[in-house]
Amino acid sequence: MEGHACHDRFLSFEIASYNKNTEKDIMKAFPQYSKRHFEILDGAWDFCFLGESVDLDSVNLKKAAYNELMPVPGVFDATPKYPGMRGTALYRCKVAAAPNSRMKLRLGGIGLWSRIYWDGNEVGTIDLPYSGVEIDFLSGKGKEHELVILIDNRLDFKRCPLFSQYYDFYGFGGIYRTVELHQLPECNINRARVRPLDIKTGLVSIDIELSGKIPARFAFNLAFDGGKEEGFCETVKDGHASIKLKVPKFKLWSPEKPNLHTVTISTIDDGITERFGIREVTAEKGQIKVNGKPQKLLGYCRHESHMEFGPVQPLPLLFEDLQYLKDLGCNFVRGTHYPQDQRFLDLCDQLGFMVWEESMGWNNSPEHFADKGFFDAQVRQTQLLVRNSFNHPSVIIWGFLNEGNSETRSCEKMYRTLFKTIRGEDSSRLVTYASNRAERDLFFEMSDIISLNTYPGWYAKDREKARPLDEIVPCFDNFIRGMDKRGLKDKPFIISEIGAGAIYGWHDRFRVHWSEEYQADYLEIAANYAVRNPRVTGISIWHFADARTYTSSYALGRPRTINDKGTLDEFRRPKMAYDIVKRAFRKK
Ligand code: ADA
Repeated sequence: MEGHACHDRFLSFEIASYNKNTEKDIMKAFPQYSKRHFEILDGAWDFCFLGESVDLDSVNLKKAAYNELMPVPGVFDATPKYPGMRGTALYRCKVAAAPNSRMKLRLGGIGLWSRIYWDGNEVGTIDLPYSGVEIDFLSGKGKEHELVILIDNRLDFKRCPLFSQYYDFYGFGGIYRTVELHQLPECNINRARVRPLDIKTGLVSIDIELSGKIPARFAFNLAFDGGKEEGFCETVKDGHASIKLKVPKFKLWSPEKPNLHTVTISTIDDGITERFGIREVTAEKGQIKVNGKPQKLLGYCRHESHMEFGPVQPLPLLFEDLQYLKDLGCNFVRGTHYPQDQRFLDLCDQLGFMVWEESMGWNNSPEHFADKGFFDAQVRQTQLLVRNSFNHPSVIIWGFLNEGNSETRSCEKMYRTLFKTIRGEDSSRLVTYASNRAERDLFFEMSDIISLNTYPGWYAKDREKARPLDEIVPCFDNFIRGMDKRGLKDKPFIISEIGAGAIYGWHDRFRVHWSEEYQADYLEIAANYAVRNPRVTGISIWHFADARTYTSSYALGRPRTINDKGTLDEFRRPKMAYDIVKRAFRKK
């Protein structure tokens, strides 16, 4: 890889060699760019916290005093200096770029809202927390430039409609994921999206997205798996060139054998390498099949959250989580409730996990859906979700609007639009949403999968009864009966959430709510039910690890302001339920 580091910071700290020294530790997610000049900007950035009640219209960059450093990726409100603070902050770094070049800033995810400045001029804003976003601009005069990322983590529905305080996960402030700065050639290859067309012959279609000075016909070389290059020239339509080819010596991707391929597309001055897998995902007679083979999806919902780093996912943490998931006998992860880190998805591709990747939403109401800003942001983020994660064979399901209001007719437009948006981008995967409306849900007919979030025996019907564990099985039996009667027998059924809270280390001889014992007894019933009942296509237990949530009085139902339903606690210490779930999943 040619991208070279050129770190010249404002402060006198000796950090210029940061990237060089750690380059090997930075896992660059696909796509990779073999020819163009780009830089991964992760490292120590200059930082200035502007305050808690800043008027965003009158931010004056010149007056900002950058007298500290902050890590990028990193969230300031998880650090000891600014714990839980909401306000406006500036992250600054100095970079080199040739004069008058086309530049692209690729941000893996920020929160909650951001404005980007290049040499003091605003070049873009981001109102989609967690989404991978690109910002294009011109480098302007000179070789030395200043990049400033303003981050605002105040809750403001107008400015950032996708996140609200009542969501049951914490909305952090900072730069969640890696930052890349690209200097673009005249015509750049932005992405190459590979879609498997035929698993018997290895035929794929490749959609090449171009930008810049786009020719009428695009001439390029193409090589699979680093092999021999072949030359092609294809017509360009709306900035896209496409081609269908058979991958030589292809091997199918499957959860058991996660074989991967790469495709490299290059021109004289640009080159991109994308990784993909050849597999087919179908739903038939209540089953989800990969390459025609029925799958029982066994796994967890997983938040990208850590007590010390918030949503920032250090590489060892990703590996740790995936090792635990494998050990638990899981083959499935539901990435809740927002687009996941691309490195996590790369690893899922390699390890053979099947993934449900979803855009952000949480219990949104008809009032939200009626709001134009919210509606548009939903569509934009869902479109980006699909475009960004298109090449991951691990992603077999697209999801959206966790527990949105799917029992009110006026919400239909939002659901229809999101189904249409996703299917318009990609018709090769299954599309669903996690519903907590059970029999009252109006939109299951639109969905490829019936996905139910439910907590019988936790948020119990009978609140006077100790240990209402006997609510679990009838809840599912009744629901399945009802769905089958409604004519939905052939749709796969996923228990997309079920769980019980347990405070790590809290043991109780009554085996009551919040004890590790209650959770273990609870998940034993739920996991075994899912494993044994052939009508259950899959389960993603709520949730993998404890995670920070409301720091307001919403937390009265969340001891420690943490959602304690993790099978592991927030520091990845397994609770009693760990071995119970493992036994159930592994029996399969
Ligand atoms: C919902 C929601 C989760 C979590 C869970 C719970 O199903 O989707 O994010 O809040 O409830 O713990 O109650």
